[in-house]
Amino acid sequence: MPGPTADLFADDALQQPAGREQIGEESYVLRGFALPWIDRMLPELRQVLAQSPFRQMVTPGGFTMSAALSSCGELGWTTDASGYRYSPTDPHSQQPWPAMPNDLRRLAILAAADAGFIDFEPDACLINRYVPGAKMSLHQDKNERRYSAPVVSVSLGLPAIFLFGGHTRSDRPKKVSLFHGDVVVWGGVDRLRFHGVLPIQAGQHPIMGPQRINLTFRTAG
Ligand SMILES: O=C(O)CCC(=O)C(=O)O
Repeated sequence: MPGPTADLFADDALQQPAGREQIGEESYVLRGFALPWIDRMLPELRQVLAQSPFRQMVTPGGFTMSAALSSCGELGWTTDASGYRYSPTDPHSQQPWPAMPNDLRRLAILAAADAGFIDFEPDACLINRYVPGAKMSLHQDKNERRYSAPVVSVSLGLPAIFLFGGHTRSDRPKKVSLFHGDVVVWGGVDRLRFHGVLPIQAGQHPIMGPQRINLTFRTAG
């Protein structure tokens, strides 16, 4: 039977595989890429959420999304009975969305460059909060004006199983485990691939508590 040290390393290996994994022709998981940024990011994120708190949004089909949403940047993604869209203002306050904090923006730009997308200029950051049981159904990110920029997605808190599908909804998705600090970047020929998140399992993250927060950076306008 392995001793306590061996167990510790085995757990680490399970939770945070190192390096960069290619999951599509132009798609990568950058393992732990955001970890060095966490201490700077979290206070910035708290400020954003104080200004534009999480809320449950309703799809045009009348379903309440299980993930709660907020946004920062020049544009924020919203949904209601009249459709999905980006808006320069938070529909709750009618005020502009909080500005995208510098460290968040820089993290997204560096992650995009690491995955081969230089000159990424995000103008929208959608913030999703998943409590245990919350999920994101397979969808394409298609509300952006152009698809030339990648999507950069940062995972914080509880682990998730990210579904990375093909170009049609019926393509069987890859299941990719994502952990605190991982960043997924997809763009180019993969930009419109279907993706989603399986229901989050109950747990307690030592820093983020019983939740997963995901930030997706896009060039929307
Ligand atoms: O939470 C995630 O990892 C993915 C979020 C997502 O698919 C989206 O915001 O479009």
